[in-house]
Amino acid sequence: MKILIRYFFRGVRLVLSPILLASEKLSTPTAISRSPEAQAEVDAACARLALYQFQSCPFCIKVRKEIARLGLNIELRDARNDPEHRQALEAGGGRVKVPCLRIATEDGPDEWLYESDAINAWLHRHFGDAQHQAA
Ligand SMILES: N[C@@H](CCC(=O)N[C@@H](CS)C(=O)NCC(=O)O)C(=O)O
Repeated sequence: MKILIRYFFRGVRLVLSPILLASEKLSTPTAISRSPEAQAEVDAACARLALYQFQSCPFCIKVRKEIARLGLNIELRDARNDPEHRQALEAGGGRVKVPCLRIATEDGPDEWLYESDAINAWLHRHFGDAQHQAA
């Protein structure tokens, strides 16, 4: 029975994935524009971030779209297919749930932020303000 359920959900994922990914492509907003200096500053800040995600997870798509809108170069880590990333997420964050934003800090332990709304709010707080945008 368990195996049937697993195959059922795998089938649903197989059908839905291309639809979700196509809709992501079509609805991804254009990035806000920044001066080259401001973008370099943002890029440096983003180097300490990584998004653990599944390619066709709708909550991950929501975060990826916000990342695109804010013009952020954040490394995406596939926690479904890459066992190293999956293990790192479980060990660091405490569970394999996506999306999860890993925020490396300079002196303390990494912060692992779950929940798409919380991640988008964090990104908006740090990178969404007008001062980073080109005049
Ligand atoms: N409320 C969460 C939902 C995230 C969620 O349900 N993610 C699924 C993949 S689409 C997941 O990681 N499930 C595994 C689990 O919950 O353990 C959010 O908005 O981020």
